[in-house]
Amino acid sequence: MQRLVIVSNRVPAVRDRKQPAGGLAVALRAAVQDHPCLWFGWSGQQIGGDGADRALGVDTVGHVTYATIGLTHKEYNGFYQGYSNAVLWPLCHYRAGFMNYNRHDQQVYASVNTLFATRLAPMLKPDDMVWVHDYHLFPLGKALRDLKVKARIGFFLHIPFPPWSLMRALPEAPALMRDLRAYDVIGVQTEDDARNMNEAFAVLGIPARARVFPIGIDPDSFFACACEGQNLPQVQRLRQDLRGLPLIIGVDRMDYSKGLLERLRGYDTFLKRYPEYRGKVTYLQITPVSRGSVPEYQSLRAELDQIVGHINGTYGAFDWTPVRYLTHPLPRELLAAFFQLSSAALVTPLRDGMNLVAKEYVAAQVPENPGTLILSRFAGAAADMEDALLVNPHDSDEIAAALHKALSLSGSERRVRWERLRAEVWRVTAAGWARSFIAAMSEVRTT
Ligand code: ADQ
Repeated sequence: MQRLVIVSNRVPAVRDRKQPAGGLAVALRAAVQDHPCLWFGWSGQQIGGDGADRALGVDTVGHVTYATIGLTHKEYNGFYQGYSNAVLWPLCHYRAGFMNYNRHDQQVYASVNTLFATRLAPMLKPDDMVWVHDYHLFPLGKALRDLKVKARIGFFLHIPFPPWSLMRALPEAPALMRDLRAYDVIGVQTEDDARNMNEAFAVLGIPARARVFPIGIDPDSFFACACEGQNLPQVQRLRQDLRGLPLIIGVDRMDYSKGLLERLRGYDTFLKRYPEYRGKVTYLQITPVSRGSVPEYQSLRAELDQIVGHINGTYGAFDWTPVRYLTHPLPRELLAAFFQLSSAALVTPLRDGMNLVAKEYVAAQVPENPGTLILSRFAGAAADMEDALLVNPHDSDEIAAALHKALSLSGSERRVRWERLRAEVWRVTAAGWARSFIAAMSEVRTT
């Protein structure tokens, strides 16, 4: 059986290798089970010096070998914090104004991609299937081809790809697009992303084509998690605290793309326009801090603190807190159980490649009494989740109206909407996503 080589910026931490937790690791679990696998990437560690003598960490768990390297402080700053997270991330989320572009970081980004290629190439065999993930590694395929790697190489972009009229704000955009030619398969999340990327290829006369491979979750295991989680003491305490009143939930990394400020403004409008809900509903927002040293994320945190304080100070009572706000991650089981306990979820990113939380929320519900998903039209997930209450995340009145609707839908209407969403979440799973991408790579003819 052919070996699968996964390359991603971050590789699952050692403690998560037996039982992968969250995100990419969970999504790839199925693929990893079907193939012998090498997973290569950054160890998450910063190393001293110039990196000349950096070691390759190798660890094998089952049939997966993890190979990782550290990054120097300079590489961490220029490649990860700088060009990846303060240039490509905002631009791909349609926020060119948040780009903090400089040529130095771009050069470090290019050099880390070359470093990845240099360390990975000697480990590759001609019949490997190499699957590269995400915006940190756009040029990796080209760097591997420059080293005469003949294996099949695929690339999947987890975040949106904007229209060319926006993407070209990046000085290196034409070069990045040309580098993508090195990949045998290029995958994106939605038809919109594929249209945008293919338009860019057409404008630049590049003979390459993006295809759509929407990512999903493992809904059976998430549902099982949500059911098992009901016995956790934290869940029982929250249930007692709610005294039968509805819970609204939001779960997102602290990121400006997730529309958190706009969402809280929507909740503020909801309490203003529908005073009958004051004291009668609780909103729990769970938002672990991420990329805390990028300036835009620091100011987001300060603004979130401010608006949560404003809402609680304006509407709160001695025995009622309108917004409960946490800034740390929670174990998956607890999160899933909270989803099941809640009457509605607010998933309102301004832009999102897919958004797995929307799918997890649907998967966690019990058929007899499902909660309602309020979902941004600008999440990739919205393309196939029309039975959610779809909103424009910039419009606080629309969010307020959707909250009112979610909390007043009849049981039968909630069930009809949820049944259709459920079918979709079980149709497009993480395992299916991985298998169809790998199948597309297998179909590529090698010379
Ligand atoms: P993210 O931007 O990280 O992913 P998302 O798809 O929602 O966004 O995935 C987040 C994951 O982290 C979910 O599994 C969620 O349960 C978990 N998570 C979030 N908050 C948490 C918390 N407080 N505690 C514990 N776990 C938490 C990127 C793209 C997305 C795309 C995915 C996968 O930005 O658009 O859907 O990759 O391709």
